[in-house]
Amino acid sequence: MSQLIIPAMGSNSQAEVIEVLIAQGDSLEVEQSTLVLESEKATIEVPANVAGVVTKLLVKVGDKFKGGEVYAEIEQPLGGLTEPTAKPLPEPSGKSAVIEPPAPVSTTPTQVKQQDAAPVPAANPALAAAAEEVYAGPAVRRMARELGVDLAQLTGSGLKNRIQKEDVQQFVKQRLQNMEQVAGIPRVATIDFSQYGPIKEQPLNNIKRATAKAMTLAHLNVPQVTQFDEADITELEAFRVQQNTLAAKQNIKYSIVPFVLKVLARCLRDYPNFNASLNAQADALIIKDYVHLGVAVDTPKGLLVPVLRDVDKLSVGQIQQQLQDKAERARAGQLTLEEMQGANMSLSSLGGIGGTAFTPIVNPPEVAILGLSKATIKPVWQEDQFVPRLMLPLSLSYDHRVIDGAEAARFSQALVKYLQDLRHLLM
Ligand code: CAO
Repeated sequence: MSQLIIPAMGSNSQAEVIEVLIAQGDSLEVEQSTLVLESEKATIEVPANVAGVVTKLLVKVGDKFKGGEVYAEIEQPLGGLTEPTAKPLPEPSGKSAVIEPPAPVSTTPTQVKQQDAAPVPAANPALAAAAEEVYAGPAVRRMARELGVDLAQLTGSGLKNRIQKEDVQQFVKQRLQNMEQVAGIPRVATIDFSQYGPIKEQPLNNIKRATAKAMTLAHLNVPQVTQFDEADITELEAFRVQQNTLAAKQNIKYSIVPFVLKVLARCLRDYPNFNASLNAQADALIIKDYVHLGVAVDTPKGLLVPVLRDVDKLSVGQIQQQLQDKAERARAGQLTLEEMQGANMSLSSLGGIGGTAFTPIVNPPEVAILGLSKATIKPVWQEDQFVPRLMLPLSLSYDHRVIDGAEAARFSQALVKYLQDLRHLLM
């Protein structure tokens, strides 16, 4: 008879048993993990110092041991293998952190023929159970713990199903792929473009990465529709030009955007469903009693959306000033995170660049976004003739879970009404 002995642990300190990896009747090999001990300094995986069958287990979780103490008795069969008996599976041991164990303490030379090379016959329940035991080295256990992997769920590819690092990596990879499949999003194929011609890889900056993430999230979560419309802003444009002439001495220059923001704020008051967000369960609307608006700003590093607060309470002049200030600071990379949070709805103006219409993406938890394209003079039928009018294209994207098509059309028409005749804002 031999004994399993706790290896020397340096000082005379005790270590607590946090995992028992063997049971009475188990057939052990030298170096096989038997216990996990936790001392003040580290967690240690204790390997078997002799091979044989466990005849008496003298340890349980919570026991404290010093180096040199016996924790099991072992029968070393002469002349061949002892058939191992079935035992309950050990508790999953992925939680234990481990360090390389000290050299095993040997009491008797090993006479047992190793089973390493023998394949585990699946038909033998005892051996199959043994094969399902967590059998992994310290580095693998540490890796599993860091990644939150339960090693009991893995089948090792190493000798006697020993779990290797690659098994843990493969397991995590598989899980991630499964998650994607569950979400129904197959991955786009990875292509080596260099096979077609010269290429250069340019990493995305943080702003572009954040935009990519937010837009993907929006696209996957929000069923969106875009309502297109046109507002006759001939009168508004004449007013804007006049105001710019008057304000030139104060160095103020109005663009169309602050007027549209003022009108948009009024529409959000008129149509509270647009001034709202879905709650976390998507079964109620949180209607807001403030009107904060995001404005998309094109910056050299990518798209930023500063937020103008209480726009319904601001004059067009104040809106223009705040917009100019935030756009400049966005382009200089000086916006704070707080300045980009809290919008109820956003405006994206591409009118300074061109285009006739586009489909802006709703940025949840907002439920709508208004896109502006370039205003152009068009022939409009009035009375009995075509007259040249300056028409501003509007593209209103909305979350169809919250807003019905008819409501969106009414909202869009309200925008048109106010933009065509600012006097309606007084009513
Ligand atoms: N129709 C015709 N002309 C327009 C116009 C419109 N809808 N909108 C702006 N313009 C004119 C302006 O009057 C200005 O003309 P002048 O120089 O002759 O005065 C010129 O185009 C440039 O305007 P601007 O775009 O620089 O300034 P703005 O106040 O109109 O807009 C801002 C400010 C911050 C919205 C804009 O600069 C910007 O960054 N837009 C891009 C937004 C973006 O990237 N959106 C895409 C996001 S994804 O949906």
